[in-house]
Amino acid sequence: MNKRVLTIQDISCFGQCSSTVALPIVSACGIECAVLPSAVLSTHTGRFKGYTFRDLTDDLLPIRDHWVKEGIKFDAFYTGYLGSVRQVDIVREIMATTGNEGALRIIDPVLADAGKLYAGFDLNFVEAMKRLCGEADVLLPNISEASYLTGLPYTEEYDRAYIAELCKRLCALGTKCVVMTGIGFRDGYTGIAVYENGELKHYEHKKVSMWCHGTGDIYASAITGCLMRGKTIMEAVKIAADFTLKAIENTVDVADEHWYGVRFETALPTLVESLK
Ligand code: PXL
Repeated sequence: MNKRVLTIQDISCFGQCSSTVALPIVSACGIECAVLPSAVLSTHTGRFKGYTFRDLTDDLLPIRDHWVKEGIKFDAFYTGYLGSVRQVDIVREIMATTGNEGALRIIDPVLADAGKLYAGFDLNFVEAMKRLCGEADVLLPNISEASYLTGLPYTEEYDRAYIAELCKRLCALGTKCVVMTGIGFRDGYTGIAVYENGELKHYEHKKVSMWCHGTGDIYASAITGCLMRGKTIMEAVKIAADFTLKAIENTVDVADEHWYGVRFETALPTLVESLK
């Protein structure tokens, strides 16, 4: 039977992030993807000003109730950007009531970047996010999010011991496996740190010197698709990293007009190929 994923995050109508990247990427992996929008925004909140924000918290449980009546269940959940404390707790309830046996929980604790919380988030929200992280099978933080979630001070000058400590503290919240993005231990390279059963592994790849909005969402979506296709965590980490890197490389030349996101569409054939 084909696997079915539910992604719970906002729809940023324009800007290539959250649901508008999860749906095509998970689908390209050959996996059915349903969406539960936490909010609808005219654009994402990075560098756009004056965006609209329609909170959909009150719709989430009625949507869930309808699915329960219809007998609709999911083999995995992939959660991203959520808009409020109440929403985070509702998402926990939805996962508890609409999952098939053993449904995988992939949580991207979208909170912060470069050591700073995104617009609209505060420490109460961080606390709620910790509760959600505790339920993750796979947690996908960047280093800023890991620092907020664990209380370990954020730093850009880190070593393996610091990353291992962050991961250990994240697992103490209840998370089974941590996949931390944007971790490099030498100049010109970045990579993914994977922490499972007390062991830290690292997948290194070259660094493209361009910061792009939405790369975390692209990465998390590809990981979700790969895991649902039966890949191991390390296989999924590599395929998703190579795909994201290719998507960024394909954006560099047009970065002036394409500053708001990554042209991941141009890299989808690579992803499909790696899953053959
Ligand atoms: O890419 C994460 C993300 C998702 N959704 C919205 C955002 C952001 C990051 O800024 O603003 C609305």
